[in-house]
Amino acid sequence: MNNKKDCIAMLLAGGEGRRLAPLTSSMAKPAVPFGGQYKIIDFPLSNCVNSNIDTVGVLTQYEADSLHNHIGEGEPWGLVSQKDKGVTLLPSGVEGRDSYTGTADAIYKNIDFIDSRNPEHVLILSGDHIYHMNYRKMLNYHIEKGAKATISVMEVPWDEASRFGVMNVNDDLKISEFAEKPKVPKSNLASMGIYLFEWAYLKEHLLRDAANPNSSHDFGKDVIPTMLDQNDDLFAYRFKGYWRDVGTVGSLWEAHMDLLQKDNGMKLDKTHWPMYSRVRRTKLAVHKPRVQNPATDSLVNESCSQEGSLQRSVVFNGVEIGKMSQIKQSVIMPGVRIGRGVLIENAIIGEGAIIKDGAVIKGSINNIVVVGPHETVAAKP
Ligand code: ADQ
Ligand code: ADP
Repeated sequence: MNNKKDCIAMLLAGGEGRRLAPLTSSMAKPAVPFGGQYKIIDFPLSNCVNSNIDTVGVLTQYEADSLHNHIGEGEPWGLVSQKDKGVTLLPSGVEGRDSYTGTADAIYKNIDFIDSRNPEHVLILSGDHIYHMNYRKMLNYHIEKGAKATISVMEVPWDEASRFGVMNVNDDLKISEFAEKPKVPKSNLASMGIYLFEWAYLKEHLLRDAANPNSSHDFGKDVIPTMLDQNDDLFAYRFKGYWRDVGTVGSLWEAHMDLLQKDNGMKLDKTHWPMYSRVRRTKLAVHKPRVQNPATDSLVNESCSQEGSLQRSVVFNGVEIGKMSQIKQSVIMPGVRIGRGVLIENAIIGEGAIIKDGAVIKGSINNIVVVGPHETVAAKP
C-alpha cells in the first residue's frame, strides 16, 4: 500500500453535455474550448496543481477521446502519471468498470483506484466549471469543522436556483436541509458540485448506495440526502470568488463576456494562480497573457490573422478573419476561418467552422446562435 495522502481529487468529466449541443457533438463538455486558449477542464486541473493536490483521477465516459488526447500523460500540468501520483484517466467500460450510471456510481466503480492511493480525504470535482479555487482552504475548513462532508456553496440569483442543489444551513453553516434542483427552491444557497469527504465515510456510503435498487446513484439526488437523513455533520463552505457553471450555451457565452469585464469578471493572467493547458506547436505550458485589444475591448489570441473588426469578442488560436468582416459580442473557437464581409453577432462559432464570404450569423442576448464544430455556413443567396 502507498503512503497515506491527505487528499486526492476525483474529477467527474463524463457527462454528455446535451445542453451545450452542437458544441458537444464530437467532444465531451470539459473538452470544450474556453477563454481564448484553454479547455474547460484546464480550470479544475490547474486548481489542483495550484492547491498542491498531486493525485487526480479523471473519470471519462461520453466522447472520452477528446479528453484523453488533451490530458495525455499529464505533462502540461506537472501531473505526469506515476505509481502513486499524477493524473490517471479512468474511462468507463474498461477493466471491469461498466458504464457509469451516475456521478456516485462513477466514484463507486473506482473504489479500488482510490484505495490504492490511500487517501484520508477525497475531493470530488466537476469538469464544467470556470473558477479559481484553493482547495487547501476548503480542506482546512473541513478539518477545523470536524466535518464528514463539506460542500462548496455560493448564493445564486433566485431565478436560477432551481438549476442547482440548494440547501439551508444553521448559524454554524451546518447543513440542515438539501434539495437537488427543486422546482420551487426554499433557498438560493447553491451547491457548486464540489464535495470533500473523509474517504472511509464516503466509501461506506457508496457501498450502501450501490446496494440500493431505488437509487439513481447521483451525489445530489441520492448520496447527500441519505447522509443528511442520518443527521451527519455536513458543512457548507462559502466560496467568495468568481464561479460559473458553463453547462448551457447561454452560460458559456456569458462566462466569455465576463472575461472582458474590468471588475467583477474572471482574470486568466493571475501570476500566482497560473493556468496550465496543452498548447499546440509550442513548448510553453504556462501561457503569457494574451494581447488585449484595447480599441475594441476584445481578447484575441496572438496567433490569429485579423483583418476585419472586433467588438467585445473572444477569439481563439489560429482564427482567420477576412477584410470588411464584423464580429460583435461573439466567441470564435480555434481554427475558425471567416471570409470577407461577414457579420457575426451574439454567437458562438465552434472549432474549425468555415464561414464563407458575406454570411450573416446573428443571434440576440437571450438567444445565442451556435455554429457547430467544422460546419460550413455560406451567404444566403
Ligand atoms: P449538474 O451540473 O446537473 O449538478 P451532473 O450533470 O450530475 O451535474 O454532472 C456533474 C459532473 O459530473 C459533470 O462534470 C459531468 O460531466 C460529470 N458526470 C455526469 N455524469 C457522469 C458519469 N456518468 N460519469 C462520469 N462523469 C459524469 C451538479 C449537482 C448540483 C450542483 C451543480 C453545480 O448535482 O447539486 O448544484 O452540479 O454545478
Ligand atoms: P490577483 O491579485 O492575482 O489578481 P486576487 O486578488 O483575486 O488576484 O488573489 C489574491 C490571492 O488569492 C492570490 O494569491 C491568489 O492566488 C489567491 N486566490 C485568488 N483566487 C482564489 C481563489 N478562488 N481561491 C483561493 N485563492 C485564491
